[in-house]
Amino acid sequence: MSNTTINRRDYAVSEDGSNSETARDIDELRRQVDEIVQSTPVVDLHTHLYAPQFNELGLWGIDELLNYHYLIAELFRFSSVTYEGFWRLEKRAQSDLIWKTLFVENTPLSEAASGVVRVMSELGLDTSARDLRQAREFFESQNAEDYLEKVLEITRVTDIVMTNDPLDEIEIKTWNSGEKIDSRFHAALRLDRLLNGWADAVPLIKAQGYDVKETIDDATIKETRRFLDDWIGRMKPLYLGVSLPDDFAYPEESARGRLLRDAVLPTCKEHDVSLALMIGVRRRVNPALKLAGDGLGRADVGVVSRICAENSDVRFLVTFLSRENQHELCVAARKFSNLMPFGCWWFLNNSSIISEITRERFELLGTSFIPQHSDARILDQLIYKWSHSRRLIAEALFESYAGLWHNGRRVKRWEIERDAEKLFSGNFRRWVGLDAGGQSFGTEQNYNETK
Ligand code: FIX
Ligand code: ZN
Repeated sequence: MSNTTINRRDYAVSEDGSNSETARDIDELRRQVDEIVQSTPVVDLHTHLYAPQFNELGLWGIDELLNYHYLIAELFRFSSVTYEGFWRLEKRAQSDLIWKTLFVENTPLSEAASGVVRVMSELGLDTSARDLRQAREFFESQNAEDYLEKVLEITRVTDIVMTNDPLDEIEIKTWNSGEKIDSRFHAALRLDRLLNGWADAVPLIKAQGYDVKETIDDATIKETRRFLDDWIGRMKPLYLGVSLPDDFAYPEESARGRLLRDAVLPTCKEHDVSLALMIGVRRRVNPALKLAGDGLGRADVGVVSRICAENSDVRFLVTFLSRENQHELCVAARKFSNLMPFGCWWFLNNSSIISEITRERFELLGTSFIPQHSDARILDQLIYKWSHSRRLIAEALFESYAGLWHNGRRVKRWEIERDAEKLFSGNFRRWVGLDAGGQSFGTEQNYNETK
């Protein structure tokens, strides 16, 4: 399998000075930005994708694409099918119903529906088909390994960070098998079930040989840290992560507050590993929708400021789910250099909001943030999620350069390349210590411009 590696690009001004040229006019600047952003490799820092070694956890193809929980939620807005009626259907019958309802009987205008159209178009499939026969024939003819290469080539995604649950049976089996994981897939140790569901997690952690109790005392903290140490040793995660509700408070006299303070944060310090806080999700606001039933709420960004202030030696990756929290997150990031805002998460991953958030981040943070992750659950989604994000980030970046031009400074091509690399991979690489085959990107010495 050819490993998609990053071609080390030398940002020193080329012999003929071609990459030091500044655009002659604003239209050329726009073309330069579009071309560079479209071709810049991406490290996708948060997905629900899995390396091929995780077998059935890895999802791809038209029936998985159409059964994406975003589309299931949208189906019930148009169809009279009952929740029970839908869940009783086989997967193919579910995707047939979703296709007929959202793509044939109605116009697929939502981000999630329009995204499926983009994937099909990119793959040369009939986006106006009345049924899924042609699409299914195409995917049935694909070899999983070759298809992975095809998607990574189309999207120029070089590295994918998974979401790994140390309490999941298939994950435990795969990690304990010692099987070599595709090096383009990296682990993120996800702590939701430990931090947000401690009582249910206790028996599962005990079953792995750790003597933890529901009542959290020093002995349980010690055993929980041993559990985390062992999983960090097994997974070598790029970061630890957790999603948190909109009413998340810290400090807090709760299982979560105690475990976060006495187990997780000390573990991050000891292992020098970053902690990702994904805040603002209201789980199961409509349980009948299952995975599609989550909502959001505006959270208190002050919590993040407190955690960053009290743990200045921990690097935090932070994203909020509420649009109303985004400006406050930018301001908090200006106060704490151990706070790295990332992504336009979930319900924010829509063109109008990506544009707004990215522009305010450039205005408040320069290039010191990570604009996007895909959150892809199905491999094919990388095609549309990165296509629309690259376009929108390029637009916002161009606007920022145009403003600088207006104020009296023109950027050189190599500066655009440098900035794009920071935004799409370098900032994350440096934050978590992920180098690109022995080279570090995004630092000034990489960009020796001949004087
Ligand atoms: O907590 C998360 O990682 C969320 O991204 C998921 O729970 C959510 O279902 C999702 O996939 C959103 O895009
Ligand atoms: Zn996610």
